[in-house]
Amino acid sequence: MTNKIWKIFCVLTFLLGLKSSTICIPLESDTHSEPSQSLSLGEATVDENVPHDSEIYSSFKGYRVYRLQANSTKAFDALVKLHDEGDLDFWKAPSFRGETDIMVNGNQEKELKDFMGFYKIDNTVLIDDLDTLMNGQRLGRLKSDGKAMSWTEYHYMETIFDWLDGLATFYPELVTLYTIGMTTDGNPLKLVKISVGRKDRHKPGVYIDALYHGREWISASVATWIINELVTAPSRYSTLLKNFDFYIMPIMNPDGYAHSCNYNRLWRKSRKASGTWADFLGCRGVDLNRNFGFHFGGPGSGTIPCSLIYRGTHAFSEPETSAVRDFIYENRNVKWAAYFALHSYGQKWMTPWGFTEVKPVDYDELIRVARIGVAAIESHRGTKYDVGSAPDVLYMASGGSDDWFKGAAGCKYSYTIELPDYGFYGFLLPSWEIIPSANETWFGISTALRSIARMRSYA
Ligand code: 0X9
Ligand code: ZN
Repeated sequence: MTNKIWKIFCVLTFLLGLKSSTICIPLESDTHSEPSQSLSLGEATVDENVPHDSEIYSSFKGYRVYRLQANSTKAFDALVKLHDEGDLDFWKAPSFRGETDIMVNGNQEKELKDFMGFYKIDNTVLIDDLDTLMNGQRLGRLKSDGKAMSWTEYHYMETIFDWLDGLATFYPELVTLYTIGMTTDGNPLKLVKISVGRKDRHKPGVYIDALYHGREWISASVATWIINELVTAPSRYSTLLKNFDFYIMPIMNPDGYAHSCNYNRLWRKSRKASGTWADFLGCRGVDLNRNFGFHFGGPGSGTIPCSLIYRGTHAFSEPETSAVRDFIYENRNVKWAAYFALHSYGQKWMTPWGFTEVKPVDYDELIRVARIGVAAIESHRGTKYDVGSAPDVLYMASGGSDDWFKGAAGCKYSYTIELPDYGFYGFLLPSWEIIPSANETWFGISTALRSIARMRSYA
C-alpha cells in the first residue's frame, strides 16, 4: 500500500472511530493484550505482583523481526526503495551484503516474504515472538516502590533522575548536576558534570549523551554506568580526569523514553504534538537527531510529521536540542575535545559527516582514534564494530548531533556509537547484557580518550 493510501485509510478509520488498523503502527492505548504472568527470559523477568500497564501497553502480538541479507545489487536497490517508501519499520537500514532487519505484523509478513522470494534475498527470523520478548523486558517497579538504581535491569527515568540527584548530594566535590531545560511533557533535561580540581578552571570537555531515541534503552544504561564508574572510582581514571572534564547527559529524550517504558516499547521520536493532522494519527514527536542546526534539512531527514525521521519545523525547534545548544553556548570557555553520542543498535563507531558523503579534512585522524576504540572493545570480549563515516557504514542523515558538535561547536573528535545487539535482540537487548556492554564500551571510549589526551590536538 502506498504511503498516501495508507494515510487516507488511517485518517478514515480514525474519523469513523474504528480501532486502529494494525498497519497504522505504532499501536497505542486502544489495543489490549493479556498481561503475561511471570514470564522468564533469563534474568529478565516480570514480577506478577508488580503493577504494570499491560492494559494500555501497545501489543506487538503477531509481530516478527526478519533479518535479510541482500547479495545482489538488484536486491539491495529494491530494499532501499522499500525502506524509502516508509511503510515498514526497518530496525536496521538496508546494507549491501550486510544485515537488514525489518519488523512486520501478520499482514505485512506475507508481502515481505513474496518480496524476499522475488529478489532471492536470504533471510532468517531474528525475533519470532516480539510480544513475548518485550513482556520479558518490561521494567520492574515504579519510583514509588523505592527501586534502587542498578545495572542488572533497565530503569524508569524517575529512578535514574533520583539517582543523579543523590550523586550530586553525596559527591559535591566531583559532581555538578544541571537541569539544562524542560521537555514538552514537563520532564527535566539533566546533565552531569564530573570534574576534579579547581572549580574555576575549565579543562577540555568530553561530552557524552544518550537516549536520543526512546527505544534505545541500552544507551541510557551505558551512560549511567559510565557516570557511576567515574564518580565511584575516580582514582582508576586519574589521567582522564586530570586532562578532561566530563559532561554526561544520559537521557536526551525523556518524553520518548517514558513513552517507550509505559506505552510503546518501540517508540523512537520525542513526543511533542505538531499541531497538524498528523496528531490525529498518533504521529507525534521529532527525531531529535535530525533537529540540530548544522546542515539541518539535508538528506536523510523527513519533512512529514509521521516520518520516523521527522526533522521538525526548523533547526533547534525542540526544547531538547535547543537546551543543548544553549548549554554549549553558555559554556563558550570550554574547549570541547570529544563528543560521543550513544545510540543502538548495530555495533558501529561512526564519524561525521552524516549529511554528506564528503569527508571532514581530519577524517583520517578521526578514524585512527575510532580504530583504537574498537580494538579495545574487541580485546575485551570479542565484540566487533564497524568504523567509518555514517554514510559509509549506515546511511546519510542530516541534522545529527555529531555533525553539529563538530561543525558548529568545534569539537574535533565527534562520534556516534551504535551499541550492540549481539546479533539476536535488536532494540530489545536483555538486561543481563547491560554490564558487559557498558564495560566494553567504556573500555573503548576511555582508551580512545587516552589517545586523544596524548595528541593534545583538540583544536
Ligand atoms: O539515524 C540516527 O539518528 C542514528 N542511527 S539510529 O539507528 N540510532 O537511529 C545514526 C546517526 C549517525 N549520525 C549522523 N547521521 N549524523
Ligand atoms: Zn538512535
